[in-house]
Amino acid sequence: MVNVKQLAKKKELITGGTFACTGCQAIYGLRLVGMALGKDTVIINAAGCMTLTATHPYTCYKTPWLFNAIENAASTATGVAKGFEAQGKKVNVVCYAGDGSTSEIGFGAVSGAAYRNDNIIYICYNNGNYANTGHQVSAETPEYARTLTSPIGKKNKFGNLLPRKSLAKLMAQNGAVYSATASTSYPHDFIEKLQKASKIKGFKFIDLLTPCEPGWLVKTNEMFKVGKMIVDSGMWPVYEIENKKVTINIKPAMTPVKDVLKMQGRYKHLNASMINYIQKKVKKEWETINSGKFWESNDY
Ligand SMILES: Cc1ncc(C[n+]2csc(CCOP(=O)(O)OP(=O)(O)O)c2C)c(N)n1
Repeated sequence: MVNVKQLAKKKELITGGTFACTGCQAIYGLRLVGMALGKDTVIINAAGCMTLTATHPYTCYKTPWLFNAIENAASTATGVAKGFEAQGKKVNVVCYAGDGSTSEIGFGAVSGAAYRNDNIIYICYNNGNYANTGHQVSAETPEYARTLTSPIGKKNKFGNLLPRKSLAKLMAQNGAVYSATASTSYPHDFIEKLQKASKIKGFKFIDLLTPCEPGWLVKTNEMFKVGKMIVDSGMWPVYEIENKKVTINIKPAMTPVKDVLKMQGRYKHLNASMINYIQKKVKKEWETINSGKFWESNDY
């Protein structure tokens, strides 16, 4: 297992003092990218929260950073990767985009890059909402979560009514040679996945769970814990897919979902039967996965 503390001493690509929120797991995810891949890395960013961390004339990155429109970061990454290839240079081209960009607004560009098997590492930092614009629903918002556009009121007692897309699965089906999920609360697993991805030629995709303090309404000092508890409850299966073969990387303890739901203000409106619905869905999901029918499960 990689030693994250030792890596941090050697390879930090991010300086202290950024414009990210305190406890932001998306910026922590980028720190881990730097530790895993080192300085020969270019980051291509889609408009979102991370954009604020590199706004002219300020930047917290010791590595090149390209800001893009929310729709086309994957296409830019393809162009950058082709440019380095033409020059015979070995550089990690990392696309770092939010879940709104990845699952909806920029989905065509990501899907196209996977289909063409372009040589990039695409990381979706998944905070389950359009955070930068005030926390609207995305296709990655979990069922029943309250957001700005799924408010709780007389007409809606549930919050978001649609289930999440399974992005890692979709990307594998779109042609990704390597597709995985990860969590910033399990940094060694994420780092190992990045190091593995950097050695594979073609389109690599990682769906990274990154809790969001103002969107999820979690205490700052519980940001790391909430991510860990989501994985441990089974709500965020951690796996990788290569050549249609699926490996579950972290076997969840299946702790009760109610414990992690109550840490998040976005679920404050849930009653016992709604919590029970979520718990049953997670249990069923894992029964499907454990019976070898991974492709039939939905990823809660
Ligand atoms: C076509 C388009 N629509 C909307 C916007 C406004 N916008 C800028 S950032 C952002 C939120 C992006 O959400 P996400 O990709 O989930 O990243 P996060 O904000 O969570 O970091 C939006 C909607 C835009 N820049 N371009």
